[in-house]
Amino acid sequence: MARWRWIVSLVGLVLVLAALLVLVDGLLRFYGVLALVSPLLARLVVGGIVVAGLGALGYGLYRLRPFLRPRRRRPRPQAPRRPEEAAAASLQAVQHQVDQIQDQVTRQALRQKAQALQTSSDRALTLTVFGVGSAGKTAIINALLGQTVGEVGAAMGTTQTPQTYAWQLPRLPRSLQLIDTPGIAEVGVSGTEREQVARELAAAADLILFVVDDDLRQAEYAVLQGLMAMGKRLLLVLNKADRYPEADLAALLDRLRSRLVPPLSSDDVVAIAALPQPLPQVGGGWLQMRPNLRPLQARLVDVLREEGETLIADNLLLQTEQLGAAARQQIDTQRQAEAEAIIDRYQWLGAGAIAITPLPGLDFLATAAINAQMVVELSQVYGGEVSLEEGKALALSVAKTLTGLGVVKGTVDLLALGLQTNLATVVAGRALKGISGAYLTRIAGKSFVEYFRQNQSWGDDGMGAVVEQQFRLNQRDAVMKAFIQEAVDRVATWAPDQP
Ligand SMILES: Nc1nc2c(ncn2[C@@H]2O[C@H](COP(=O)(O)OP(=O)(O)OP(=O)(O)O)[C@@H](O)[C@H]2O)c(=O)[nH]1
Ligand SMILES: [Mg+2]
Repeated sequence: MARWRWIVSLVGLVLVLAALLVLVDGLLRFYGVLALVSPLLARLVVGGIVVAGLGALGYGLYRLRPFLRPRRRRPRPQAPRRPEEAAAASLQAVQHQVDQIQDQVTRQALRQKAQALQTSSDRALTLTVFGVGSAGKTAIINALLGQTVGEVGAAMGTTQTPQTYAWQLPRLPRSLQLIDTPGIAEVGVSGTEREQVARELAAAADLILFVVDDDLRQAEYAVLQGLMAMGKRLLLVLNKADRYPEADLAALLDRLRSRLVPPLSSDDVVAIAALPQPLPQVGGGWLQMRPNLRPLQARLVDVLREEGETLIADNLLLQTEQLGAAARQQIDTQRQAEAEAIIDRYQWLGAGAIAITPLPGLDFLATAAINAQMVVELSQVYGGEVSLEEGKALALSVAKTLTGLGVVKGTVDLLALGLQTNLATVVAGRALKGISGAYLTRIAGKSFVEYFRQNQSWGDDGMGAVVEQQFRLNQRDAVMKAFIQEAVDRVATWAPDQP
């Protein structure tokens, strides 16, 4: 309880006690005076006052209840789970999702990815060297390893396939893997294919060394932004620092630093010279500078020591989430196809019956069309358990919405117009009624799909907005044409229209 509450309570208690003393004293005096006249009357009056006083006190306490009752403590926010635990929990959920995928090939592919993630907790930490062609990626790897492992060349596309090299840093328990990748933003089909491979490796990396040799070009910046948006941990490495005068280099570094977004910091941009080129001297001859990788090595050691384990766990979580998104996407597509088949079946199921229902007017149409059993089956596709009773209630409320929004009238007008050109004289009132019923079932079914997709919610704008949107979407030319064609074929199977 806050301190002021204690003070107020204490002052209140003292005042109440003082008032009670005065009251009791007054009552005794009053009783004494009244008892002189009649002791019985004195007892009755004073007793009445005491009872009334106690009643008032009880009522007062009752009203004050919310203030006197100790306030319920807010549940403490749970301590954030460690990334390893979060990743493990997320991976388990993803595996469950993958199991629900019906397409065998997709399920198998995603299952393998999930298994690869699961068995990778004690693997080496991957450092992927990534960037445009000829930025000096291979030269950096050679310099870091202290030996020439990859070919370095002035032309773009020197490294055509990714290469992996084992690496160990002193006093870092976890072993490392340096991955050399082909350059991005190269021309031609094969260049684009190589870029795709490089991007996938970057997306899978624990830490990316994003190598540039100048200010970021548009293509590089777009890729960098994509990686940052994904939440990838990276260092921006400006290679070929030997080519710039000191002031230019400082300005370039500032520009590069301004491109990073938190949590990346300006420390994550380093300038190095992996393989400096000889410089012509004024008096003739060439000056060969020594490679300088110190800023990169220092930052790498810091990052790996401070974040090494988190890098792996964060990356695992990121990859698991991406896998989960892919699995969810698959399941959604699969469910949409199942739902579509159910709607297709139900829309024609009642249509013939509606066509021969003698009830006049439009209002009954929506109610007659939407089948509660369809709602139940759609809910099952989305893992829900809507009972037939609930299905009926839902069907009825959507039917009311359809009528209220004028969708029923709109449907009949629309179909009458569409059918005129397709069915000429055959379509009289009854057939139109049946076909309209089928169309309304379709809109209702599609609306229910949205409702179940959103975990049995009509969303912020409510049922009306969903139904209206489905009505609009189903009016699209191609959808409408396909529907009318099917309707024309079906009408032929119904009982012949009476004059
Ligand atoms: N001036 C200067 N040139 C460098 C430096 N590092 C590399 N180079 C040159 O840059 C060119 C490209 O180097 P690579 O290491 O092959 O570049 P890469 O990024 O691996 O290129 P790809 O494999 O084609 O994508 C070569 O001519 C290197 O000599 C450096 O620090 N300074
Ligand atoms: Mg290379």
